[in-house]
Amino acid sequence: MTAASRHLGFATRAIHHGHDAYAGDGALNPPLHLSATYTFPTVEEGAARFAGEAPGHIYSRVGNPTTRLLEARLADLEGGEDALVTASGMGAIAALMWTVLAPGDELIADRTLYGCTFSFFNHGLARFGVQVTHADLTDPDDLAARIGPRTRAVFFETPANPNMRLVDIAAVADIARRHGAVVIVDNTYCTPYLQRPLALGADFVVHSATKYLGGHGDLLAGAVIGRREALESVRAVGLKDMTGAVLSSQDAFLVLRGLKTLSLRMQRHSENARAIAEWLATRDQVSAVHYPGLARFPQFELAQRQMSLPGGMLAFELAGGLDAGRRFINALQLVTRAVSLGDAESLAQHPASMTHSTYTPDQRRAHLIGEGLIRISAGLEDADDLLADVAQALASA
Ligand code: 7XF
Repeated sequence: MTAASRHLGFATRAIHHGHDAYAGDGALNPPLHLSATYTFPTVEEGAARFAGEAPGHIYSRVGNPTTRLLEARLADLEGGEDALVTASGMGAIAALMWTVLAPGDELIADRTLYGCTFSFFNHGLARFGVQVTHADLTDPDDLAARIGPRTRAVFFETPANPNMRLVDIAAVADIARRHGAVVIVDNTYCTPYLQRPLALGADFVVHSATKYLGGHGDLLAGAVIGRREALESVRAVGLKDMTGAVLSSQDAFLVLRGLKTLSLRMQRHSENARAIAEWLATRDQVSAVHYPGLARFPQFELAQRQMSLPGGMLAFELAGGLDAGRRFINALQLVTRAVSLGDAESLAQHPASMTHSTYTPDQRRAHLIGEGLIRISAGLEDADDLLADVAQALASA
């Protein structure tokens, strides 16, 4: 059986999809195209490209061969018809929202969102006439009770940043579809290696590719994946005109490089996060551990059904509250104090004063983000070294 005739596995496609290494000059790696603009052999040919009647590139805000390869590869990995890449995860969410929503529409979002997504919705979109409603999407009945004729889109993260609440994608998509609303899933925490929302009924997946997809903490990038026609309008409206949040081809090249090891990294991230979560769960000083791989995680059954691995992110609370949490984070020596996630380095941060400081304290309470919550992005180091560091920091807390 030839490679072309059988269905290739995830790791193979993450390395090869869309690039023929024998084509062109035979370079194993795809070329990095550094050009803002593209030539037209004639005026008529240029006009035909602008009219969408002839293939070929025009200008890199609309498309570039290197970013186009990344788009093809991400679409393939997420099981979507097409993708578009953006300058950041926020660029992806903004380009999509500015395309899908209009004044008078309602957006229903889960209660827990990454801090800047929360502020974009509540301070950005709301100023332009979009009604933003937060629902508890971990309970599909709550969505069914709130969704109405004006609901145009339903947005959530699963697991949610930072508290790890899970949303049943198929159940939410079923309700939304019956009401004509599009479902948008932020799949940043999982990547398509762990979870493929489009196959469960979502209309769009968004990513901060800054995280696991890039995988090395050396770039910012984002992506939207979905149906071809819908993405054409996100490209033409939200990306080209309304945000201009275009990814540079150099960063697209680095994300392509990162994708080659995505499956290996996600396995290791998951192993390390599980080791830390299981160890923390045995300590009296720890009052709660939020990790989908623990049998006592309240949504363990959903995690087993929806995710192929529990992932590299965990959150926990200390019995000593916020003060103990601060002492713990300050005492870490190997796990690094920083926001972001999905890097080779394990990272720890305090959501209430960092990633989720865009919420007021009252909002954090209403949106289930504990003041004492500590978030860890488990990196790729040796698990024993991570456990030793977490243990010594807990002893100092
Ligand atoms: O614009 P970015 O590439 O930073 O991505 C925004 C974003 C979107 N969705 C999720 C689930 C995210 O976690 C992020 C970025 N979060 C980082 C974090 O939580 O550490 C940002 C650091 S403030």
